[in-house]
Amino acid sequence: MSIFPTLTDKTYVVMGIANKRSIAWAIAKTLDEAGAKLVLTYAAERFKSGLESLAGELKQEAILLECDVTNDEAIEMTFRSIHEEAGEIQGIAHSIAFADKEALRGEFSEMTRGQFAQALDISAYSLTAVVKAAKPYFASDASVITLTYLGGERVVPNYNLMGVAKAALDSSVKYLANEYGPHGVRVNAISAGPIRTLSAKGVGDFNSILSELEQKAPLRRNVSADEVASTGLFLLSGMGSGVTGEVIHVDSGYHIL
Ligand code: NDP
Ligand code: KAL
Repeated sequence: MSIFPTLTDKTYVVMGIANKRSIAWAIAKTLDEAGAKLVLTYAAERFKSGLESLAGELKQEAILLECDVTNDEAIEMTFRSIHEEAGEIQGIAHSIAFADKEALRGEFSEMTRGQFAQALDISAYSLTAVVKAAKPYFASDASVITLTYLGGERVVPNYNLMGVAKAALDSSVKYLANEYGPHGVRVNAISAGPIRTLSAKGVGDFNSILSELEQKAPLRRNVSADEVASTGLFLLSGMGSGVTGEVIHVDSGYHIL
């Protein structure tokens, strides 16, 4: 018997693929490998063609939908369309974050009210907005994951307002898990170690964070997006039944230090 879960005919929504380096893309490929039917969402029209060519690499044909998570109507419409086109929703991978680059360096308190609100809106509130919109369409044992980072638990230089956003996201995971648990829906987060993606590009001292982890983490190496995706598969499939409200660190053990 294979322990690799089979997700044939089950619909999963993956939100947050910018390019082939995105953690969400690794998650999509892993779910596709397991036979899942995929819906991929992108933030705006200009990202559509890039995503179309990536989606062409998948085994199953995916549905592509635009969904800017700052817009409640767009989110509701997206989930209504998903239900119409693909039936009940077995799971969602929320892999979205944003903060103004100017606030991701220098002093934490130099940020503006507007920068704070935008980072919290896109990076934390959006999880609740998405879960709320998907509520009528969830399968009876659906599972939701989001991506978080250690900078929400403790101070990491330059992570600044994004750390506050991740703290809000981590807490939202707990409140959502408690509210949706009675409906059979699980909500968890994966705290990923540093991975070179478009978001990571040109922000903070990313290279020194990578090398610090390599020198000090129990496994003495960095993690890959594929390793994050296999933990994602565990949480999104029946293998993770029984786990909710949890943050699993996929970071070579760095967080224990
Ligand atoms: P990517 O840049 O590949 O992904 C970030 C995604 O956020 C993009 O696809 C972007 O969409 C999307 N996004 C931003 N604003 C919006 C919006 N308004 N509506 C919809 N989507 C939006 O980077 P990662 O894969 O690294 O990031 C994914 C998640 O992983 C984030 O939550 C990040 O905080 C988290 N994470 C990343 C780590 C890392 O080291 N890379 C470590 C720990 C956590 P678009 O391109 O279409 O604008
Ligand atoms: C301590 C670390 C070093 C980097 C500091 C801050 C990183 C913040 C992540 C945040 C999501 C980055 C941005 O929002 C970048 C944005 O201002 C500019 N980029 C874009 O607009 C691109 C084009 C799009 C695709 O990006 C987004 N996000 O929409 C943290 C490191 C070690 C770990 C990381 C990178 C964590 C994380 O949360 O991503």
